[in-house]
Amino acid sequence: MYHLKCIECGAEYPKDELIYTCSKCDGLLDVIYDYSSIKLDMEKLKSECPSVWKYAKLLPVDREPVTIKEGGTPLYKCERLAEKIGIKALYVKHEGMNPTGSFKDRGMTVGVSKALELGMKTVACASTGNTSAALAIYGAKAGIPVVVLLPEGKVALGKVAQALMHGAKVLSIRGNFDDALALVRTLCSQEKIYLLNSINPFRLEGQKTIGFEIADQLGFKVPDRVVLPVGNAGNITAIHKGFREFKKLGVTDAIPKMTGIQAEGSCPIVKAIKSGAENIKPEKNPETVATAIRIGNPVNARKALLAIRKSEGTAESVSDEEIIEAQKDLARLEGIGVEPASATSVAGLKKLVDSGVVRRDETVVCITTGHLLKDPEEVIKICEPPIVVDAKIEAIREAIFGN
Ligand code: AN7
Repeated sequence: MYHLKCIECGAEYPKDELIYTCSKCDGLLDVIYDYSSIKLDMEKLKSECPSVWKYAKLLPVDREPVTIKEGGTPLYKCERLAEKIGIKALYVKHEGMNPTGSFKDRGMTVGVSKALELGMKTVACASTGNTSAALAIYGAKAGIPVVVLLPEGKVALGKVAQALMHGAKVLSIRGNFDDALALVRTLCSQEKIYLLNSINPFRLEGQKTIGFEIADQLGFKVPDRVVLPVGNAGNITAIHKGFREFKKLGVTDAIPKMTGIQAEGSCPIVKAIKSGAENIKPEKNPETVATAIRIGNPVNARKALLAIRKSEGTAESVSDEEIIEAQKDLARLEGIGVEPASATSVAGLKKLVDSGVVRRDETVVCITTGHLLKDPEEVIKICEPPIVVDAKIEAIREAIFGN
């Protein structure tokens, strides 16, 4: 039992109303459950492996889900990285290990299932890449057409490859992500096409399972802090909701400090948190090596600012150099291969520990949102190229030992 409610004016809507924002005040919508009717079986929760659909009682889908086995991603204890950052207990939840290589699968398994439930025949999104890859794949699994709008020339190669191979109609927009999102919202309001950007409250419900899984994997305890990259600001909101729900249902007894990291060239949320502003000021020309979070006007800003403030978390920005260093640290100290946007979590944590905002005795979970192979071109730019040698043992010895 659930319905939709506006976070601004409190207007309520039935669960099957085709609506993305409040028709009275245009505020963002949240999915509200009747928690008194939800009984979680703790014995079952403790014995089953984590996955998105393990927590189906807290998900808004009333049909067989469209699934390719998403979630259940590893939570790694990272001692070498912790030592480098100077913190006692650090875990990394590697969302790049989802079937399409990013956390977006959690939202899309729920969102595409919802599209079918509502009788929608086509789905669409704007994307910096990962959302389009996930939508293409879940649309293929569901057997429905997919339309994706991408900012031309600013989407990592692996993500475009996925969207193309899985059969989406891929449009490259001469504009940035924010332009593409405005356009796809217009398209979906004009046609019977279901919008699956994170303005869609049902999609975010799938992503809250990251919060459930972190608690689950730590023995139904929560860390002091969760650090993650922020772009359109849906994920930080969703994960906070997951933690809030587990606490409300008595599964856990605390909520971690939600800590969002953005790239310096694209950080309206960080600016709003630091200045105490109620609203963000959109960044007109966002720029960063982390193309996944090259977003100047995050649609979920109002929700994310609340999540950060209510949980007594914070927000910080990092430079492209700091992002690349963190990406190499994850790869070389821990064997965790991530795309640049994902490395912002670790880069941000390091900055916050260095500046004394995060205490060294905190237990912290960093979320790495997408896999290294999403963006091979960036890797080629920042790493030494392979050494080309003759097919002779002397040449190989010379290249390795220098003699
Ligand atoms: C790797 O794919 O917005 O703050 O269109 O791909 O919930 O937006 C991607 C976002 C972090 C930011 N890390 O999450 C898209 C898109 C990676 C991402 C984010 C994205 P939100």
